Amino acid sequence: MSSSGDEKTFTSVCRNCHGGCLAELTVKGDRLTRVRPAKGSPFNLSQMCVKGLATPELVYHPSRLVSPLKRAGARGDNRWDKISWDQALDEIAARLDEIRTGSGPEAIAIGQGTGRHHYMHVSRFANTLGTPNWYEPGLANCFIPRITVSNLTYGGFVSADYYGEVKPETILFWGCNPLVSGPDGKLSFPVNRALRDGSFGIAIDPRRSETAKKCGMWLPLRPGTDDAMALAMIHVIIYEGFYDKQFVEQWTNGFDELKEHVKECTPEWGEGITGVPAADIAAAAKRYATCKPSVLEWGVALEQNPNCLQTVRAVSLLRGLTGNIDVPGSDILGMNILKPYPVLRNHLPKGMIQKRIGGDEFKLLGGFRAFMPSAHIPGLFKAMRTGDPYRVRALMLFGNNPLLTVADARSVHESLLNLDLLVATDLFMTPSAVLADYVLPAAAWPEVNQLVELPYVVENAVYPQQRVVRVGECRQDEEIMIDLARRLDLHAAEESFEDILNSRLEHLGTTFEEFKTSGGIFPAHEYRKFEARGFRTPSRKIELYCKGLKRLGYAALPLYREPPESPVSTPDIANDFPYVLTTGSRRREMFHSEHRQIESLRRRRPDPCAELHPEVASRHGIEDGEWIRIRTRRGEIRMKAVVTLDIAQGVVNVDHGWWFPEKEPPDFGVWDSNANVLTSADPPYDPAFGSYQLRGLLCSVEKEDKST
Ligand SMILES: Nc1nc2c(c(=O)[nH]1)N[C@H]1C(S)=C(S)[C@@H](COP(=O)(O)OP(=O)(O)OC[C@H]3O[C@@H](n4cnc5c(=O)[nH]c(N)nc54)[C@H](O)[C@@H]3O)O[C@H]1N2
Ligand SMILES: Nc1nc2c(c(=O)[nH]1)N[C@H]1C(S)=C(S)[C@@H](COP(=O)(O)OP(=O)(O)OC[C@H]3O[C@@H](n4cnc5c(=O)[nH]c(N)nc54)[C@H](O)[C@@H]3O)O[C@H]1N2
Ligand code: SF4
Ligand SMILES: [Mo]
Repeated sequence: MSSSGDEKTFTSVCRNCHGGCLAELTVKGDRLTRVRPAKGSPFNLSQMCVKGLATPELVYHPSRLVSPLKRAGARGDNRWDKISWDQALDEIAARLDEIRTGSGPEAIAIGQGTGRHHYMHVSRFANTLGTPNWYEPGLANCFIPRITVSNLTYGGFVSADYYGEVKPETILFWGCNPLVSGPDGKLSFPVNRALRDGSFGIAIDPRRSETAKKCGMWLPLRPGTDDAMALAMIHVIIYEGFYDKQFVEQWTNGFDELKEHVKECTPEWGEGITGVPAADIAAAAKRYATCKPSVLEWGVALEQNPNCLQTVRAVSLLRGLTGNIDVPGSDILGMNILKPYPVLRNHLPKGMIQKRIGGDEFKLLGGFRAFMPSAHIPGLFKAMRTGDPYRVRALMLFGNNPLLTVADARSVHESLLNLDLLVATDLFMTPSAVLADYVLPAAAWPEVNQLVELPYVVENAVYPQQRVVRVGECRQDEEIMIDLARRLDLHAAEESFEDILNSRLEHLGTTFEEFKTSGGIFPAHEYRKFEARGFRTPSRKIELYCKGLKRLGYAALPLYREPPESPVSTPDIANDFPYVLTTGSRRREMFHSEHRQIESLRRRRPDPCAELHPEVASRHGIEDGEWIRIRTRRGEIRMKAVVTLDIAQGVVNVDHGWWFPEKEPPDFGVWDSNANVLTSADPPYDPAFGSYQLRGLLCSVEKEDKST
């Protein structure tokens, strides 16, 4: 901290997205007046994006929630009584106690949004409350499958090495647009620098995304066919002899089985499925395998389909075959600096694992081999609606807007209305929160203490995030959960949040209070850790053939399955819905359903957009900038057309997360342009993770009839 007059500056970490940018915060009196990039972090290179720079506008936004609210009218009437924290927490604790006593703790579900500062604490709270039914959207459909598969295949998670002396020669961007999304504490800035400094980019993406535009090759595949693309690339790498023979010999197992397995997966076979010319598939495979070191930036597009496990596995094998792992300039394994967050997994009472919804069926989501065992979201919402397999009566949301971000929004709505108790902790009133019994005001990132590990899970650096202001009565989520735990007399509730932070730092000989001003830790990376210790898998090698998966009843070698709804598997549906729909490509100005009320950001992106090829547009008489209707078997929404050559023919890409804070509650326009009106939460699911299809569905488009 430094100060002059009544002005002080602090260094903290922005988390308006998954976060990670080191930021300098200016506080005048008790007010945050400015946020700008701090110097010294290799992750944000003294830069920040528009969302981070808009932080003071978000923190002091007039519609920010600033005190606990209790429902005064009927559910969704948007009439509230302001109450004290004591009253809110006493009453919520009493309701939770009554439900856990009457119906069992499994009748209480806890939901959180994507990778927030309180991610681990939600799991801890659920474990000590005794409910197996907590969720986060990423556990089946985002990021956790990549972590789980990496753990099974290489014994640890990996992340691109942009930070050492050796730079990547090749970067393969697979369903990943990091120049916009900067996901999971990885951030866009070093990626941008690498491409500027000469790394050769290859993008496998139905859109020529912002990242693809800076790449030397763009492979516009049909959404949902990534697994076939990966198998064809594996075929090329093996049969053309582009693999790293010495590395494969010494550090992998199952090569011969894999070779036999992909025999028929020629680039021509890949072309037939993906729509990408065989020669381009072969050229991309050759380049990734031979112009080394290479990194493989894999994105959420690989996980938002019901063949998630096999897709992520197939792609993961490319690193093993080419030796692009834990060597300088490649994808590197983590340093794991901190002690793990004490999630108290052993405190979940006996018998509760069996009661976890979806736990039995989706073993890598909810079973004992799962990275963070959790419940299956579609199953949980169904249990709220129907009582099958038992009735889930309460839902506590900590930073999650399921009406916008969970598939099949209409069913989610029905589920929320059927609850006995809904508590939403959020920064703003949202279409989901407005249906709650209690709404609790959450702290935004400048009001939060935490340890930020970058990149996520890999943890090659740790920075302190520190509370520099307080706004209204807002409180940090972890502290709310601790206060509830105390009222419910749960295990370890006496530990304060600071105790927990200190316990993670203890082995480093420091406390959070000291660490706050330390500038963080970014140790020199230790490469090739496997040479001394092997990979942390049962065979100590990279498991091209994965016995662990076989034991769980899943294929040990990746198999291609056509998406359940696609021009190939459901040609009848394709007659009426002839285009391939993909949803949710990220936009720089907004994080999922957030930031629609932040004026400076909304000005840059005022409307929900759907991108389509000129050939499709002209077939329907659609002009760029016109409002159109996008329809699936499940429903329809309206968006503004962006007619562009930067999308594969026959593909329609829609934004997700759109609601309109300026429209009337309780709906806030949630049915107008919400991509999840178009998606389905019905089976089939990925057999291991329970993932559902958000990319590669079927849709139709038409010009909006202005008379309606
Ligand atoms: N169709 C479609 N749907 C998708 C996706 C897609 O690509 N297509 N992507 C999916 C993916 S990958 C994800 S991860 C999910 C994300 O799903 P969510 O996490 O639900 O999305 P957000 O809108 O970012 O966050 C929800 C709420 O958290 C609040 N919030 C922000 N910070 C805090 C905080 O610190 N504490 C609390 N209590 N609240 C906070 C915000 O105000 C917001 O209302 O969406 C999924 N949904
Ligand atoms: N500004 C901003 N940043 C974000 C978020 C946000 O909402 N806003 N969300 C955060 C979250 S939770 C996540 S999970 C990450 C996700 O970040 P990324 O992993 O980068 O994913 P997306 O931007 O959703 O999609 C990446 C690309 O996948 C392409 N794509 C669509 N369907 C397919 C397909 O079937 N196959 C292939 N190969 N590509 C396809 C899209 O065209 C898009 O360009 O972003 C994080 N960062
Ligand atoms: S990229 Fe994320 S962490 Fe960085 S300034 Fe933008 S919102 Fe903040
Ligand atoms: Mo995500």
